[in-house]
Amino acid sequence: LNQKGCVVWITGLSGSGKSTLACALSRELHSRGHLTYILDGDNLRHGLNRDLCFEAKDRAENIRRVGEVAKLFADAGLICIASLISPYRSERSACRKLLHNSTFIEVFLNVPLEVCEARDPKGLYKLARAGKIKGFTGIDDPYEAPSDCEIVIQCKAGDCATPKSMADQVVSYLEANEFL
Ligand code: GGZ
Repeated sequence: LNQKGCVVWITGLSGSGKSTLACALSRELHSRGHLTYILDGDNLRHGLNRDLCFEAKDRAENIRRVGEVAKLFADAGLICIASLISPYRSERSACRKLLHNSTFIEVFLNVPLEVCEARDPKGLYKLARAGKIKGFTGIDDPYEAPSDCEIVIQCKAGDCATPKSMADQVVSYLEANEFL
């Protein structure tokens, strides 16, 4: 395995396309012969993190655990792709520290709330607006956008990059910084 392990940490609102980007990136890296592993917030909440809810202390613990597991994969030399809302700057920064900064690549999937809400793939925004889900990120729970991350992927209404071109943006960064 001729690869320097690292963590690609994708943060953004629900419905911003984190899981889609994670899959596209993983596929692209595999096709180039690299080993990857995806840690998806929503999936892990069915297993490793099934004891956690969405209140602040549980989200913080969710982010902490995913950071610790991501570090294990990176130590093993894989490119670990973490996709979770991870709404708190302080917890993301703790994960960055854990990875000694140098192998933590933070990707902000910057999709406006209006766009995510219009997509509403699981109908969760609708439920949140109706008060049927309390503490939904972006509605009545905070999302602290990164101010200093490695990669920002911008998406405006009606003008979002394809998953493949978003993945290519990350791949270019990984190449330029000698992770590939
Ligand atoms: C935000 C929620 C909530 C609340 C359920 N707030 O878009 P999804 O549906 O498929 O993914 C979201 C997922 C968020 O889990 P994370 O582990 O990524 O969150 S965090 O990093 O904040 O711990 C969403 C769904 O769970 N979901 N309730 N109240 N998203």
